[in-house]
Amino acid sequence: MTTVLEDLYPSRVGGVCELHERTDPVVYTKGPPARGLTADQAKQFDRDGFLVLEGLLSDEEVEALETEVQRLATSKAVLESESAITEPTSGALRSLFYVHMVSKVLDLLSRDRRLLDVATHILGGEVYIHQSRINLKPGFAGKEFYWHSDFETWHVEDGLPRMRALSASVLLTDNYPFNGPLMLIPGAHRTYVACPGETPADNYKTSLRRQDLGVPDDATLTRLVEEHGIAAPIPKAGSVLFFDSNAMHGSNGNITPYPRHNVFFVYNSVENTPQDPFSGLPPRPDFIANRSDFTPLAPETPDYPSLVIS
Ligand code: 6CS
Ligand code: FE
Repeated sequence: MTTVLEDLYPSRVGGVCELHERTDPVVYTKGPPARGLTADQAKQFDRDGFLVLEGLLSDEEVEALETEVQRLATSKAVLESESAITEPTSGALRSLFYVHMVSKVLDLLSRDRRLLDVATHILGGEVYIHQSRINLKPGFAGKEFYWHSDFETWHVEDGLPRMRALSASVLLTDNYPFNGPLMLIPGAHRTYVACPGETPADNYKTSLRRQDLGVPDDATLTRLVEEHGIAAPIPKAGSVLFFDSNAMHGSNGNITPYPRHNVFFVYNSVENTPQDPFSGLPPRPDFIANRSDFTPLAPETPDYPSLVIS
């Protein structure tokens, strides 16, 4: 028998945006981090809903990861698979999903202690991968990602019950103010924006190119930005940006010659596994929202390994 959970964060059920206070914690572990983060960094994540750890990976590791990304992004088999999402107009590769399942190097990266220590502290215990992807934001052709909270989609379309997940964006290229870096509204992770509309079947077939549902209206975004402002960190390659599942974020297009490459892992608590989607529709496929393997991630070695495989 399946238990139907109460929908604590309804969205896409009415005609207007509604703002609700978050009822879930942000940092689940009480007390200071054992490793991976300082107490101040944990506090910053709690306050802002995101945190940048600069220079977490070495130049050699970035180079090895970038080589792997290039290999995947030019593989015919990969490009022909349904996990390859192209840009809406140019047809250039925009995102590639499920990468920890098709790449040994990226699987290793997903279990790297430097990421896992942060995820397990913030999420309060064991975690697994809900979604993985490479985002390429190609030079000249990269289109924007409109403002959204990931949690809104993961709740409505994937059935994640609570805000107990986070994204780690491993940055493989340098970020500049002008090549479409991630923008966030610091502190807005404490507000849940219930969005208008109704989810159609197979929404993912268009939403990964251009998201139209689960996006707040102009008045709501104006209100959030008036209250909190906008942050647009521009870290160098090798840095990692961690952000809360309900962080309000988006990014502009990229008409510069400088692409933005990053690898995203979405860590979810093993105590927050997906239920039936709250939209009432069938769940999205596993390559976008894993619902078949909740094995807790264990670090490959007890110490900090090098990702460079020689
Ligand atoms: O669909 C997802 O899971 C992610 N992608 C988009 C474009 N929006 C919501 C979420 O970040
Ligand atoms: Fe997002």
